[in-house]
Amino acid sequence: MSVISSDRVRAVVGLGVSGVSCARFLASQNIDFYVIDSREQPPGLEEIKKICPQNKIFLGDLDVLLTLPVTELYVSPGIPLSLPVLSQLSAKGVLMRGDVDLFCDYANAPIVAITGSNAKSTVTTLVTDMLVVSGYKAVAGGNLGAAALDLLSDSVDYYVLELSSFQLETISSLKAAVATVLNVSEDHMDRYDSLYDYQRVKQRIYKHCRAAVCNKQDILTVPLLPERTPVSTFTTGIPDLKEFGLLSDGDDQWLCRGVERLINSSSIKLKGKHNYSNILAALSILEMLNVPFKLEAITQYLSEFEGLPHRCQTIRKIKGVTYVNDSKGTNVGATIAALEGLGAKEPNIHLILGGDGKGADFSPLISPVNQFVKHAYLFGADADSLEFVLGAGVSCHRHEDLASIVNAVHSFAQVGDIVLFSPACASFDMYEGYVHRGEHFMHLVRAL
Ligand code: UMA
Ligand code: ADP
Repeated sequence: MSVISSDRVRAVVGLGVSGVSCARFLASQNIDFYVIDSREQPPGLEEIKKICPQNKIFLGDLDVLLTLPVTELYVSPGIPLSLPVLSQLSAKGVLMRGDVDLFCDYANAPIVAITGSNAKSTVTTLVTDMLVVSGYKAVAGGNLGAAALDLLSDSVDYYVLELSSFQLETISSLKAAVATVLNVSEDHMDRYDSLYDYQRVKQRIYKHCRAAVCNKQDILTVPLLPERTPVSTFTTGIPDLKEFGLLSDGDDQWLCRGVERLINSSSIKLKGKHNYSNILAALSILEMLNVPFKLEAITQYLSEFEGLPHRCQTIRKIKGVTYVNDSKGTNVGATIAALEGLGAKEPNIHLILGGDGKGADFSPLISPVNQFVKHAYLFGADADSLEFVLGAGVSCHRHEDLASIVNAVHSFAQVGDIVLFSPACASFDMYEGYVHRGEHFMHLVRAL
């Protein structure tokens, strides 16, 4: 590797998807760098060995960074900046950056930046697909799918980035064409000191944005921006003029902009009020991008889009009982949205939940569970805490694993019931991730 000399000394910290994308990109620009990972066998090691000299690779202990002449780190999202070694380096003036920060240095097309505790992937996909059916070349990535740096191309019209709070910690200036925080509820409380601390990180997405979109029903999403920055809002209530919202005519619902009726809910394949909110957010974003609405093409697309796998995904109906996989419901807010989206007047849901609660307070689940749930089935690391919180209002059944739950629920559920797997927890206590967990659930249900 030939090297551009500079007094900047860079290190890529972490060799997962983001770290490898940074290393690959820096190497492609002939920029020299170290790589460090706390693991002896990190996932991206084989690829790194091909692009980085052996004497620049350090494995096993991040403290080695204190012995290197680094001035700038690209820290992977899975590594908290609060680690003592990183705090020490930061105090000495070493820059803490991330893969998305590096991406921003090189991206030439407008960036749409999307965060929130929930609905990020769905809204990122909706915005990207709506831009595509409107005739633009739009690509999606970030916390979803490809790493941001892997998207860089001269022929892109719009970059649509899903950004996690972890990624936002290391972004200095995104300068998004449109930025949005969709909603804020407790998540990753094992990494943040408080909801306020977490929300403050989410709000970093708005820094220097050209326009913003926020959720009228969630005060924590409202940006603090200079008055000249345009802000658009969406709501599942009746919209104000120029606002995106929902109007009801009896059972008939319309997605509207002010009084203008845009799309009838009967022509939308995605179900649940939370998904109407997601579509309204996507439409607000398109408007703030000044993209002319191709309403016919967008309506056609919405009549076909089933949603992403593992998000309120119907697997099958057995003897009048519908089985739904919402394995991506990894926090309390997501499970509440799923219950409110699928619940009926009489409780008809058998809710399967549990796993690693990431330090969350489960008590906001009490009211929707009491309203919509017939029986709760608990498993995983936080089953005790869930039973403690929910047990007074609904009958809770404890199980060792998902297989035993699926067998039990199959014998309990009656015609018209819904079996909803929306764990409100991360999966890492028993699975490799939410996809692995969701696939296991679907496999068990298909085998019934
Ligand atoms: N790790 C170490 N030592 C190291 C470096 C990492 O033990 O030196 C561990 C981390 O603690 C973590 C794991 O390795 O448990 C992966 O961390 P990473 O930062 O290397 O992750 P990447 O593979 O780069 O993937 C990250 C995002 N992962 C996280 O934020 C944990 C991916 O989001 C994202 O798709 C990818 O960058 C590309 O942008 C996944 C995720 O779980 C889907 N995100 C969280 C969420 O959605 O809730 C935030
Ligand atoms: P994220 O990428 O933020 O995790 P997803 O689009 O993957 O978001 O959806 C994750 C979960 O969030 C879904 O399984 C669903 O239960 C829930 N969800 C979807 N839309 C909303 C919304 N508007 N508000 C709250 N929860 C939602």
